[in-house]
Amino acid sequence: MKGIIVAALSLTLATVAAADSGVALVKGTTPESKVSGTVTFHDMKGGLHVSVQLTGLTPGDHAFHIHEFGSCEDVGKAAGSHYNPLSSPHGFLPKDGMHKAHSGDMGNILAAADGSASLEVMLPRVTLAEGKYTVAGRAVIVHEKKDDFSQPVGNAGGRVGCGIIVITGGK
Ligand SMILES: [Cu+2]
Repeated sequence: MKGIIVAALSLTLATVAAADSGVALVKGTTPESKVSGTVTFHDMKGGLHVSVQLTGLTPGDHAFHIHEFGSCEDVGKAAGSHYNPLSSPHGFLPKDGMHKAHSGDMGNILAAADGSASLEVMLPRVTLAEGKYTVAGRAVIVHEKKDDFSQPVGNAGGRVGCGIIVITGGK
């Protein structure tokens, strides 16, 4: 009997801890911008797995960040600055960690000659779950230029693409 209760309890905990998933549909921030694509998010044991497919970019590197607010208005400026819950310096979150990088610092995404780009990145500690480190309801921003990792925000210029992160599955 005790075994059954323990088994039932661990099943409940496993369900609660189950992966959440989310998506951001990226669109150009101006009528002229052809940037479009999908960013999917999966909460996993090692962090938040982010998978990106974009088209319509100028070839080369483009800075790619999670910004604070879930709005793409005003040519993406309404998304605010980088999501940075610990007031850390600018960096590259997967390598530097959240004390030495903004929690929205996903680095660059490289567009091919045809304007398409894809990226898989694992972000430590951030999550779609509620709390201090949630990225749900924030915005993904694709910049005009590359992130050169200089302070304070990587010198990446304007915001050509933007999408709001919404939860699609899980609890
Ligand atoms: Cu940015």
